[in-house]
Amino acid sequence: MKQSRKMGSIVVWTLISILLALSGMAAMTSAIGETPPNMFYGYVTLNDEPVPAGITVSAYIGEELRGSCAVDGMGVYSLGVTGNESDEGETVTFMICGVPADENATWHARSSTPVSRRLDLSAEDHEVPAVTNPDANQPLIVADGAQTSQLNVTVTDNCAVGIVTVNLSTIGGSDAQVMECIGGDVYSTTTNASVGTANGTYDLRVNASDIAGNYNDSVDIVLEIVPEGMEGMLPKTGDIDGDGDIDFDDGVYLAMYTIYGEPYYLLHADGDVNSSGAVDFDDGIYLAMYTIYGKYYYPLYPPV
Ligand SMILES: [Ca+2]
Ligand SMILES: [Ca+2]
Ligand SMILES: [Ca+2]
Repeated sequence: MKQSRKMGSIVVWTLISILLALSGMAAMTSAIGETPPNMFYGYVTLNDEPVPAGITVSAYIGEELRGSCAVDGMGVYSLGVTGNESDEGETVTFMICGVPADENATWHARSSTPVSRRLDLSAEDHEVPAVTNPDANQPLIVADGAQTSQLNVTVTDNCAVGIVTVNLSTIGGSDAQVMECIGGDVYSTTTNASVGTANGTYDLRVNASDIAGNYNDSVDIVLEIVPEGMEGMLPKTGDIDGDGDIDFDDGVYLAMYTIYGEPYYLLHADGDVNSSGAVDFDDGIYLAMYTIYGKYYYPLYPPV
């Protein structure tokens, strides 16, 4: 009796084991049914130079993104390109931080090809960075070696921004002062003007390069060196939003300033454009009219 009960439990456990084994095989079968990604790895170069760590490599079949990764510290990428049976024989194209790579590959669903394929990637980038929003947070300072102004500029690139510098040699600084990225696409440095710097307007030339060595040195940050007592004053111009030109937007900006104030609408110029002695909504209208009808009817800063 005892013996037959033992036999019975062995049979039950055997059945359970068989069932478990069968369910495991079912799981394995479904895993085999999923087509594994095609793996690629290799060196990445841009204009024949290794790219820095962190640059993104992306793989596409047609327009569809099928995999991406960041390049490591050795300039090497490694990524899996996903697909299914219907992608057999399709062309895989690659992008190096937004620039199409010269190389491509063929996707295989059932691979007789090696599990991981080496494919070095290279691309040519000749697009220079875009430099916008040159700005000095204190547009007027005294040349006393103490007062400072924070210089800012926005730099973007089709691939990745490299080093951004500004030439401060005319006010006693470095001719290639590095501007650090302070968040987003904004690059910044803080400067003073050495004692002895003549009063006047200084165009401080920005030089923004990308990681491929293309550079843009066409934009200046304007800084005024003024006699003591005039520092902190805003320049007398209609360029209220500080984007380098005087247009209808400045009138709207000035009107918004009188409604909402700083910090939503930071003034980059003295806003009393109708010379009434106060900055108010009328100035916004006046400036807008100036941009429509011109200075004959709406002169900016008429002599008192
Ligand atoms: Ca570029
Ligand atoms: Ca403007
Ligand atoms: Ca006014």
